[in-house]
Amino acid sequence: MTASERPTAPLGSVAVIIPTYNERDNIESIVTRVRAASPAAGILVVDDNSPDGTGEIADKLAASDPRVQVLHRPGKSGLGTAYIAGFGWALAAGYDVMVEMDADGSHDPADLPEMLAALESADLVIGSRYVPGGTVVNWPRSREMLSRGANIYVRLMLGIAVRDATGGYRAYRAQTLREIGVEDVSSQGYCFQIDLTLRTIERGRQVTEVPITFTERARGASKMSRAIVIEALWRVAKWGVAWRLGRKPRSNTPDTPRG
Ligand SMILES: Nc1nc2c(ncn2[C@@H]2O[C@H](COP(=O)(O)OP(=O)(O)O)[C@@H](O)[C@H]2O)c(=O)[nH]1
Ligand SMILES: [Mg+2]
Repeated sequence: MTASERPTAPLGSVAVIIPTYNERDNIESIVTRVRAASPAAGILVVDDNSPDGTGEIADKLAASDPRVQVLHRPGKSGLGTAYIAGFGWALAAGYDVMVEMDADGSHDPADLPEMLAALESADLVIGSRYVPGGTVVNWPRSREMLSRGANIYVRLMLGIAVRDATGGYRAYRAQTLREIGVEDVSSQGYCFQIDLTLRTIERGRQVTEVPITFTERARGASKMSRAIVIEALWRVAKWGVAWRLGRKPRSNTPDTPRG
C-alpha cells in the first residue's frame, strides 16, 4: 500500500517536544519560530538542568505563552530519556501528535506544516536529509560522511528502506508511540531514532520521509559523542543478527521513500 492509497485520519492536537542541554542562545528563537509556524501547537521544552540557564529562559517563555511548558529534569540524562519523558507528558496531556525537534535551529519549524500534512496518511513522518530534495548545510564533510555511512549501515543491517533513520526531526501519531511501547526504549542518541523507526516498521506502520534542509547550528555546541556512535553501531548489529536468525519477524518494509 502506498501512502497515497492509505486512508487518511484526522490529526488533532500537536505537541512539539524540544529537548535542551545548554541551548541558552537558541531556545528563545526556536520557540518563537515554532509558534509562528504552528500557532496552535503545544510546545514542551525538556531541559536537563542546563548549567547555562536554558531552563530559566524556557520558564520565562512559558510564563508568557500558556501553550509552552517546561519539563525540568535533575541532570543530563541523554536525548532518548528526554524524549521518553516528553512523549509520556504529551500522551498523558491528551495530545494526538508528537513532534521531535532539536533546539539548535537545525530543524526548520517552517517545514512542520508539510510534515504534518504527510502524517495525515502515515504513522511516522521523518524530516529526511537523504531523500531527493533533502540536504545538509554547513556540516563538515567528516560529519556528513559519518551520518550517511551510518544510514547505509542501518539499511543494510536491518533490511529497511528508510533513508534517514537517524534523523531527529519527526512527527508521530500518539497511537504509534503507544503501540511501539516507547516507554521501554533504552537506546540513547542516534540509536533512539533508529530504534523507534524499526519498532514502527515492525508493527507494520507507515513511515514516510519528507525532504528537509538540515542546517548545522550557528550557536552553542553539539553533544554528539563517540559513545553515541558506538552505541548505535553495536545495537544495530545486534538487531540485524537477531532479525537474520529469525527471532524477530519483520511484518513489512516501508514504501519507497517519496521525493
Ligand atoms: N534534555 C536533553 N537534551 C539533549 C541532550 N543531549 C542533546 N540534547 C538536545 O538534543 C538536540 C540535538 O543535540 P545536538 O547536540 O545538536 O546533536 P547534533 O545535532 O547531532 O550535533 C539539541 O536540542 C540538544 O540540546 C540531553 O542529554 N538531554
Ligand atoms: Mg544539532
